[in-house]
Amino acid sequence: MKQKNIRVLFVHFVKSNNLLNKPLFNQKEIPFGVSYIMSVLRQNNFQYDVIITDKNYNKKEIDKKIKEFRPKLICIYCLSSYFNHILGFCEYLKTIYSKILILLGGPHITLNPKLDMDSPYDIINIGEGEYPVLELLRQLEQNKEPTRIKNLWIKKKRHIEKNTIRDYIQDIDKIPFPEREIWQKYILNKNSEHVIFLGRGCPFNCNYCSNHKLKSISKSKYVRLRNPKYIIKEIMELLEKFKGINRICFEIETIGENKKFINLLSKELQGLNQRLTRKLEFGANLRITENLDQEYLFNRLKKANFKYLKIGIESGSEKIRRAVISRNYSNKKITEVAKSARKYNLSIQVYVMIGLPYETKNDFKETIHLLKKIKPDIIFQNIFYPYTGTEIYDICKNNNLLKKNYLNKRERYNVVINSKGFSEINIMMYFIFLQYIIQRNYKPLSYVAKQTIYRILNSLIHRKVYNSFIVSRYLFKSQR
Ligand code: B12
Ligand code: SF4
Repeated sequence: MKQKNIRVLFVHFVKSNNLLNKPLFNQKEIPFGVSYIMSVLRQNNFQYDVIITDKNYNKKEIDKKIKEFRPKLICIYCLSSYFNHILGFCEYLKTIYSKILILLGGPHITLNPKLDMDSPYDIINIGEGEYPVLELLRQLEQNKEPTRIKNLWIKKKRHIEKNTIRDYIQDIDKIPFPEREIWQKYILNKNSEHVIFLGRGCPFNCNYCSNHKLKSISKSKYVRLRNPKYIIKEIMELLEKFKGINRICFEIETIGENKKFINLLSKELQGLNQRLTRKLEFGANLRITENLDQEYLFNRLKKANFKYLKIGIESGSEKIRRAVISRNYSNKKITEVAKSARKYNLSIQVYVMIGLPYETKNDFKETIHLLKKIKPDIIFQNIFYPYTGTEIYDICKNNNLLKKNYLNKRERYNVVINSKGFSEINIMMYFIFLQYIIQRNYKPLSYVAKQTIYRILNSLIHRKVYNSFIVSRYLFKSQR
């Protein structure tokens, strides 16, 4: 089928590029929301390309790309972290290419929709983007001035057209598999784990996460799971296109919520592995709840050859979990889940936040106590950062917890809220030395030392230097 003449350029912002111009460290860093939009465009024969950049965008490179590709529309995925850079970038584009339409979308826009007559962009997308973008392109193809497209706010000559929000896509199996190929030349470690989405949406309402806001934009069903048969089909396609895959990370907010789905998925994955000469390994996210039937779940995961689970513990203080971040389950349950995971040989990777609102040093000591008890295989710690548009951001703002210069601080690596019972220096120390404090008695010292050095480098030195360090480490490893 002939390709249509309307071209779309996707501009993807990252924290910083590296010397090799491979700003995505692994397959997981493909921005899948945008990749799904691309796949719908591919299905409908629209042409698209991508450019990856950072806040120091190279004007020459951008100009070259725009002149060669001649896009009608530029699409930008917005995370809060990059939004200020994106605004500057749009201003630059508008001074030179005033005729090219600029469309912004992604979680930051959905959580904080804003479009004025003097905004340096023309359209914003609230919610899922596949079909709004497709409708927009169809109108542009017919030389129409874009109008009446659900999910889009459109700048017109004298006003902003704010269209209503469409339902969340209910049959997500109808969306074609995401575009992966276009990103490959930007990926440093191509042989890393691949990602496959099992569904969209989350049933929970943790107030620091975007999900409670995302689900509130539409009355339609927010949590949607894919048919396991299509998941297998996507894995098969992946195995054909990319050689040497042995591990797949399933992206789903939590794998523990639907027993029927787990049962079916487990059976399909067992069947798949029986047909393969080398068995695939899997991992996924798990949200603990008080009524989680871990024996049922882990039994099925084990049969399907799952090797790890990523669990958001966030805080080891039951009081902080319940009162501050809307997570209501006991430490007893966490311990039981961890014990059961060990029985089924599932390694546990946990997420922890340090310096939550109203958290004291003593509260954090409960986190340490819990982690020492459950002995996680991997710990990912972050310093608490409130994203605008979430409930916890409003709590921080209304209670004057935000530090004055918080926008200039590095998200998740610096302390951005004032706490009375937990000093900034203490939070930083726990952030850097958490692996040492927890894991030194059960993990090799070399591992603990490496993790600690990463944290020191990553928090104290410039991002570009840190990136060069990671790239050289990767090159060194791949030559051995
Ligand atoms: C899976 C996930 C990850 C994965 C993979 C992300 C990826 N490569 O796609 C990993 C673990 C790598 C990750 C990393 C990070 N993540 Co994350 N992640 C998610 C999660 C759980 C799902 C995202 C997803 O893919 N959903 C499925 C797709 C289909 O939906 P989508 O991305 O929203 O895209 C749809 C719409 O938003 C829209 N859309 C998206 N982009 C665009 C662009 C245009 C032009 C248009 C029109 C529409 C549009 O259309 C898409 C298709 O329907 C979300 C939570 C959530 N529920 O959104 C957090 C989330 C996006 N992550 C978040 C954050 C903060 C991060 C990190 C910065 C964390 C960190 N410090 O490491 C990094 C940033 C990495 C990066 N540069 O993208 C925040 C963003 C908050 C914010 N306001 O910006 C979220 C919202 C979680 C939260 N805290 O609430 N993440
Ligand atoms: S369980 Fe995870 S994904 Fe779901 S609302 Fe809570 S933090 Fe967000």
